[in-house]
Amino acid sequence: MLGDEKILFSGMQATGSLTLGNYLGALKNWVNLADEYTTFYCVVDEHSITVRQDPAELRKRARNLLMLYIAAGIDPEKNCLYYQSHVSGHAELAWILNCFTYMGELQRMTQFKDKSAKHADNINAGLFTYPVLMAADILLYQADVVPVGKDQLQHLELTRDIANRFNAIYGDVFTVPEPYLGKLGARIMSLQDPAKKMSKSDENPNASIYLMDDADTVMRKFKRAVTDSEACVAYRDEQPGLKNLLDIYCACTDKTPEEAVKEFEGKGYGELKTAVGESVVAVLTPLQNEFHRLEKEKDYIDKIIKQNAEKAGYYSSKTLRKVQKKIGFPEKIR
Ligand code: ATP
Ligand code: LTN
Repeated sequence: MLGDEKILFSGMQATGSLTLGNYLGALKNWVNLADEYTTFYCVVDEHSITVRQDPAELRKRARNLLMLYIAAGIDPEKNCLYYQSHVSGHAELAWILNCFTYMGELQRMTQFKDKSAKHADNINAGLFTYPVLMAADILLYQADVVPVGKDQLQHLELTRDIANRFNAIYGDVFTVPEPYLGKLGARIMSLQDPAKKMSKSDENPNASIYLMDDADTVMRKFKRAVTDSEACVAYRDEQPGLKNLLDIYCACTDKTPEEAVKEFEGKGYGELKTAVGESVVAVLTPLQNEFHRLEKEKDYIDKIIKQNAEKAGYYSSKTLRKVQKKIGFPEKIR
């Protein structure tokens, strides 16, 4: 159906503003994967409502995220970029898979534990079954590989368990997906606490570089970045703040840590911070320009959204129909 190419699926939530971590750790690495795989990159807006959202804000963020995918260089003609809520098969398959997932399995998910602690006033059933919807996303496209960060590996393992359980009962219906381990993306840490990862939900705006931050803001945040009192530029675990700055510099300039350390040998932290800031601005400026250009291309973006939703709908309906038939749902009379 999709030729011989393997299928790759990934998604991001449209909550919060994307950070440099999301870009260097995920988006940037997604750009060329279409050369090797048939790729689906979803804006998972249905996952977003597991925590309360303002409707206008959610709509805007979802569209911005889709435009950021494109601005980052993911070609919408070669990659299927679409909204989860435009393809009803995600929710339909999720319901079915709910009936093949155990309460105990979901209770063990660390993200559920973390998020219910954070949103103690709204521990809804959707938050609990979040991983089942994620399994549906992946299995609906018969994905072979799923690029995700470490924090999502537990959900991917559950997806594999659900797929194997279903296949054991009904025959080989689902492809059992593997995590994508290609070239591991950089793991970018908080600028204020290098023991924590940079995250879009951090309350301290100085901890993260947002993809839409202007040059002055970027330079200011790096100037304030936490380092150490060793006064010596080195790339080692004992100096995590500095290591993070060098990681960012290397990811933005395609240099190796050895090259970077040599470049800043004997120089002060101030000089290093300025150089890192400038390297980030050089990466963000073209991305922001492209994003602002796309903002004006309303018809073009609308066309992409429509076409890709149709494409995703077409592929997903094949799996869904097969699943419905295997389970014993009566066939539609056409
Ligand atoms: P939240 O703070 O809302 O949990 P997040 O910033 O951690 O969000 P996710 O939406 O969970 O981001 O992740 C989107 C993608 O970005 C994932 O593939 C994840 O691995 C990657 N990612 C997120 N933060 C970083 C980071 N600091 N470094 C590298 N990759 C990251
Ligand atoms: N849970 C993921 C987002 C996500 C996803 C997916 C990733 C939803 N569905 C399917 C890969 C495949 C997250 O929070 N990063």
